[in-house]
Amino acid sequence: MSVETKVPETAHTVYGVKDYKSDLKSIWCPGCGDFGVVSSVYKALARLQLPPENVAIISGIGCSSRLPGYVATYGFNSIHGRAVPISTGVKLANPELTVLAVGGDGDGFSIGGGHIVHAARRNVDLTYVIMDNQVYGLTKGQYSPTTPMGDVSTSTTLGSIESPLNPMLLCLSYGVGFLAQCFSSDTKMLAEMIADGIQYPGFAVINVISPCPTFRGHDQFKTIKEVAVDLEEEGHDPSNFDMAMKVTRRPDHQNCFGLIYREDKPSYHARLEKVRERSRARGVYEAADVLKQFDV
Ligand SMILES: Cc1ncc(C[n+]2csc(CCOP(=O)(O)OP(=O)(O)O)c2C)c(N)n1
Ligand code: SF4
Ligand SMILES: [Mg+2]
Repeated sequence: MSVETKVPETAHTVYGVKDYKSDLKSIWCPGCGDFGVVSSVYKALARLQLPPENVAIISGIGCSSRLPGYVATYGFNSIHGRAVPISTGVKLANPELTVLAVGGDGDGFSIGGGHIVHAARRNVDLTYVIMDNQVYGLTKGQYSPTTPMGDVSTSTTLGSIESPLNPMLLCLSYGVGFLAQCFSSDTKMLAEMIADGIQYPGFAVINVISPCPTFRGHDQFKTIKEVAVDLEEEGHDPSNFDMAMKVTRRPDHQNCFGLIYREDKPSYHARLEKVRERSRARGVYEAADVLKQFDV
């Protein structure tokens, strides 16, 4: 059970799941894991009773990056690999907005891989939901950075010879303060983690194992369910960094679900506000004062 999520104390519920559903008809393949993710986003927003006009969902490019279109909040299906920097800009421009970045394993770990590092060290108040299907779905099934070695794809017809990237280890190493991994079929756990991530004041990453039945087979849902590990039931302590590291190094780390790590630390905005206070204390600067510093 989530410890973080508190449903606002209102006399009655104002927003239901249906209030977050857009009219856009989905073009995801039947059975795509991403349906579980969008459904969890609806549940998380309803759980927190967030007015749709106070939420922005920013994605890159990919099947998974179509998600903002299916949610009746502000949204931007942007540029491949740029969900995180654009979300950062949106949050800085309007800190009152709840900002979610969403996208695929290719978008986040391939072309956009460099951005996670900087969002993590800045600790920008964003919730990043990564839909990891171990493939480039939109472009017809090429291997991705998380495709297991040896797997056949449309661009590795004799099997991939590359070692897959470990998303959890990467995030933890770079200082992500809220890190969870979920299975797209478990919408209860996923909705809780998204809601907790939204309430976490900093950069929260939720890596979702979200199968692509079209390019990686239909049996994955059954296989993953059979081997899934519930970290909370196993006694995992998400406040313990060493334990979290051990989880990410497990051979079955991709099947470990729940909150992996949580550390509360000042967000980018909290630190920025301190700088603003110091600046205000100096008094108002006129443009001429600034120019004087440069002898202009
Ligand atoms: C700059 C750029 N390079 C390449 C592409 C082509 N492209 C579009 S989506 C994509 C990969 C999508 O994979 P992923 O992010 O895992 O999303 P999925 O479709 O699997 O959900 C690629 C290579 C592009 N749109 N823009
Ligand atoms: S190709 Fe795969 S990821 Fe894309 S919509 Fe179809 S099932 Fe989903
Ligand atoms: Mg993908």
